[in-house]
Amino acid sequence: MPWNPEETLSRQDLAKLQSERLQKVCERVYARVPFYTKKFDEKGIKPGDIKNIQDVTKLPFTKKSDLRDNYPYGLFAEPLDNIVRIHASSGTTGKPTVVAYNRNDINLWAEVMARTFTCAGVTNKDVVQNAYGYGLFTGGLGAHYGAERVGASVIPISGGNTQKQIMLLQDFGSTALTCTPSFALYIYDVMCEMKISLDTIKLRVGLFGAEPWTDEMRREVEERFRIKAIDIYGLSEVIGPGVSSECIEAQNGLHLNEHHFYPEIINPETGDPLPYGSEGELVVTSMSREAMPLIRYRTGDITSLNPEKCKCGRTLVRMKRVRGRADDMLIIRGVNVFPSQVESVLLRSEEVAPHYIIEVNRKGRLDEINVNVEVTPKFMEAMATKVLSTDLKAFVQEEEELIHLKREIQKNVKDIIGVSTEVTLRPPNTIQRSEGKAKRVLDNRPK
Ligand code: DLL
Repeated sequence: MPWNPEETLSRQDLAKLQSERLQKVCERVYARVPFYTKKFDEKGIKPGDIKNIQDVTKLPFTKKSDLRDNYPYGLFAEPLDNIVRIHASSGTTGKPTVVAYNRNDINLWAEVMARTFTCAGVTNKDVVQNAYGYGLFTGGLGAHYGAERVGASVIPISGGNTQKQIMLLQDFGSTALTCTPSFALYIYDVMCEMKISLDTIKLRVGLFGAEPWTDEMRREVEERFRIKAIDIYGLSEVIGPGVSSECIEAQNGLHLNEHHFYPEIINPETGDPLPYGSEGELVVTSMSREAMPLIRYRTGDITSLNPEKCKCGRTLVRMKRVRGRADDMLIIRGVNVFPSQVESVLLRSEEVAPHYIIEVNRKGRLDEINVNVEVTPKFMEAMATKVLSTDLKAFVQEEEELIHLKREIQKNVKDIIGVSTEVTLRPPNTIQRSEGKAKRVLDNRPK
């Protein structure tokens, strides 16, 4: 059963609700945020021109750079007296992007996250180990409030501290784990190193997100932990986690809370709206936010939308697993490459582990990719046995096997992404593990 009956509204009733909320948010930002007054005026549009949800396309976009240009408080639609929380996303360069919440926003956040937990089958019977970072990052507190709202027992352990995570998984009998998928795999690796059996933990489900991951990666996590792995999505500019989430019944697309966050897909180059089913950039209008609503925020995330009703009964539009961010896309010799495409190819190979980093270098005028991937401990052990053998034949065979594996990965990557890559096989535990968002690309090209 969904958390809120709104999740099963007919699409007609939903559109009515969305139209009302869009009108309201336009009035709010036009009256209160000088940035939007100016933007609307430049487009020659007044809030009264917005009659229904289809009119959203008349509105101006908001970009990440607009948040930076108005740093720190310029986009707030409320005086600081009413702001009860400020988060910020780190960003790789320069100032962070700042987001604000009033009491109603915090309440809305707990509500949408309660939907996310319910989607994942989490109830008051569960013990939720929350290993998303607490702090300026929205993952920790967002998951915390939602898990409390469904009545689960929340363990606010935050990110990092891997051995302690394992101890609590065992001692507190956590049934749900919330963290990035890459951190989940790290926890698993450390469990293996410590020779801890899965039988000593009660984990049943994980709510993983905050970074792109593939279906192949999901399979790895599910098989290793013997749990269901649910993809959850969000971004601080819109609210944090709680924008969309898969349901445990279908695990087929992420139900997007579109009565609060109106989604569109656009062509990232032209800004033109694209129909359901087409892949493009997700744009979101946070209609119910009060402290800092954003109009047509360009998320940079590449996905598509499917309006068909899900077998779980929810009527909300489903968002396909995010393929990556438009700005993470590498353009290599004219070909667009997403790290997630490389990941899905790598994980098809049984001999390699789900730990990789893609290096991009410039040789002369050409860009080259080097895919560094770890082989599994099992593969490594088999190799080591041969190296130790005094039998020359076995030794030669080992070298051939390595070359064969490397060539096979090279070929598979080329088949999928269309460019040749170098592949470097690395021994287990040589690629840096992540306790938060994993870094998958090392771009060494001169800026
Ligand atoms: O990562 C919010 C969050 C926390 C989501 C915990 C899920 C779980 P930011 O730090 O602002 O917020 O980063 C947002 O992360 O635009 C995507 O590029 C990426 N992202 C988030 N969830 C997913 C996901 C949080 N499930 C940015 N799949 C977004 C792929 C994701 N990418």
